[in-house]
Amino acid sequence: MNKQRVFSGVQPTGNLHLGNYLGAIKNFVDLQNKFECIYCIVDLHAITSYQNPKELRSNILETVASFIASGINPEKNIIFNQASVAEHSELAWIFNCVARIGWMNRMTQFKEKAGKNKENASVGLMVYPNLMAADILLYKATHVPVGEDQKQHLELTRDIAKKFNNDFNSKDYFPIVEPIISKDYPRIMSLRDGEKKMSKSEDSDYSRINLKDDKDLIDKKIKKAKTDAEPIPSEISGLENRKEAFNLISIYASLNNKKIDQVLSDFGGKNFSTFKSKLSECVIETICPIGNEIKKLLKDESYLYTNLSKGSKKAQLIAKTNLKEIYEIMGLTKFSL
Ligand code: AQP
Repeated sequence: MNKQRVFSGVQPTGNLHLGNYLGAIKNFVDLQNKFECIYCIVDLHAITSYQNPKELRSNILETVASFIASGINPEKNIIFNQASVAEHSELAWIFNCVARIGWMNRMTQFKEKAGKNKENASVGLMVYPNLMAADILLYKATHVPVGEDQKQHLELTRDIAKKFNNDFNSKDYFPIVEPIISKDYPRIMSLRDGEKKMSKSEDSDYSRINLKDDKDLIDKKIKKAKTDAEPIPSEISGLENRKEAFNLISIYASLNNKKIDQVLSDFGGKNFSTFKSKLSECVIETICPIGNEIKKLLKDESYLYTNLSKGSKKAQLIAKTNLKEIYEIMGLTKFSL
């Protein structure tokens, strides 16, 4: 029986936003009271597309600061960066040999990110989900909090675990992970286009609320957020085909831990300008204290590096033990210094 353990990661690609917070980091914070939690800054995933080295270094620190500022306790949990634990890359290679090409061809995120220029995308971008499976299974994690966009990659992780357990006759060696995805608001969409998810790499800064945005900028972004001419409906059916309206109401509901229909019963019949000023207030109330704390923590790089280094050492201990077992199961021998 595998011990219950949470693992999740965030890419240090800058501009952490409200979608990352509501879709993932808020859950990371809640789960630390129930599970042993390991949270990773997945810098090796970030380099699947080119990263300027100076910016990458500062984005790694900013992600650590964002975790701590959001309420993740670095003493109680493991916070570390992927490049510090070489076993992630070793296990990813093994999983490159376990996963099938047909499975990789089905990954929709690769298709979205590579776009029409697929021939020019890095090989890393294509096999990224195998590295993600390695991140999780290296720690034999049982639960993974993620946004809905990562659901398909978690299904792949389950398939890899089952195939490995079966191929090497090691029933139950790797746990079959359970995703933890917020049911009511699984994907926060762009403020400019309700069809696209809120994303760090979107060109328009007005498409997202960054964790470091100040009060005035948040207010301005919400005022400019796309809506439609209809008032807020009283019933959920009135939000059909109104993606932007649905998104703003979901954000409000998520921030206030309310169901969408509760929000509709409070605001039904009102116009969007009234609603937007309330939404602005609660985004500011949640995000600004986190942003201020991030800015404060970034002034103390040595505190951030100390936590990262401590967490990396704790992660290495688990990773080395498990990889040794995996090599043994597969008949591989690893001589050490
Ligand atoms: N819009 C979103 N709504 C809900 N959850 C989201 N997540 C990301 N965007 C949303 C969740 O945040 C966690 C960390 O994501 P990531 O930074 O590692 O990768 P990503 O999903 O590729 O994020 P972005 O913002 O879209 O980055 P870019 O633009 O660099 O690709 C994950 O759990 C993710 O589900």
